[in-house]
Amino acid sequence: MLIKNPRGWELPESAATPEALFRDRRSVLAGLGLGAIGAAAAAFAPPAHAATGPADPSAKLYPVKRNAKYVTDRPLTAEKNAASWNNFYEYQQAATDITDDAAKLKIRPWEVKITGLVDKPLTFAIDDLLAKMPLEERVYRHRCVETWSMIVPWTGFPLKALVDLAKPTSAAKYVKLVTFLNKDMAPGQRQFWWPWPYTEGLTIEEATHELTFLATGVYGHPAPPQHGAPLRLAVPWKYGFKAVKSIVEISFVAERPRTFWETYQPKEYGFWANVNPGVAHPRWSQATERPLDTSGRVPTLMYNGYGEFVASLYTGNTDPRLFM
Ligand SMILES: Nc1nc2c(c(=O)[nH]1)N[C@H]1C(S)=C(S)[C@@H](COP(=O)(O)O)O[C@H]1N2
Ligand SMILES: [Mo]
Repeated sequence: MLIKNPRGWELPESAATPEALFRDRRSVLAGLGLGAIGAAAAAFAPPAHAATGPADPSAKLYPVKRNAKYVTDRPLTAEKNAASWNNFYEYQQAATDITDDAAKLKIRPWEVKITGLVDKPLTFAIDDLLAKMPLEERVYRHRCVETWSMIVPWTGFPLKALVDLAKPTSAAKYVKLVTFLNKDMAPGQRQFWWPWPYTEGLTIEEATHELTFLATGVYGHPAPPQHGAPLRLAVPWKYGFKAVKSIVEISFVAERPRTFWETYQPKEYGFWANVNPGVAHPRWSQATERPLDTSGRVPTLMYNGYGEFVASLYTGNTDPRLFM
């Protein structure tokens, strides 16, 4: 997400394009002949951010069998690249390496509440929830609205399994998913102009769609904090900002929830956020994307390549904001 500077005096204009700065810095190094040294040093460094470590009590559940139904046409993103280019505004207000910042996220104890229009509200300790859910691995594409993309293997379970357990009433039309709120654990939440806590939403039809996945692990082990441990959404046909991280509440509601990005900047970010290469963001084209492993670009696909699964969800939907 590009920083939309909320106050003219907060940040210099140059801070608005961290990715551009980062890439410039690399080309400066390359120009000085230092790029190769940097690359060699990186190659010999120990893997920077592997598993969350033995402290995570869910580690024993891994690895989990991969579901062969979901395939992609490009190779997996290298784990170290996926784990060092993350969007998590609770830690840094731009995609960057947030490994050290996100280490502040305390993932146990962790409770997930099921609230709203359900027969009976429920609260789960995350490990009890994982024990109940049908875990599998799925390789999914991820396309950030800012045009970077990755392909990673998530471990988790279909959100539908949790909806079935929650038994929403017929009045429930939407599902609201909410990130934790804790300024000590997430310094970014002290920045009062953002509408914390980070909130996302889906229609009931989207929430119970087979592709809609709650991820708890990545690359065959528990997800490190920067990916949104211990529970984050994966909806691969939508822009990445729908993939709400570190979820503490899942609420069944009658009205469409106001999401974090839509509240902050409704002219640029909407509720549906379905990927469409033909519909430009107000400030940039969505026609192509940059896979994290490369500096080149590839075409972006309609519904991020998942049209055969999800196009029918939107038949007859004439909302002009379907792709923003
Ligand atoms: N709570 C929370 N969830 C979030 C975000 C965030 O800032 N806070 N960023 C979103 C965006 S813009 C993207 S692209 C993905 C990035 O997921 P990744 O860092 O695991 O690649 O997380 C999404 N989920
Ligand atoms: Mo994003």
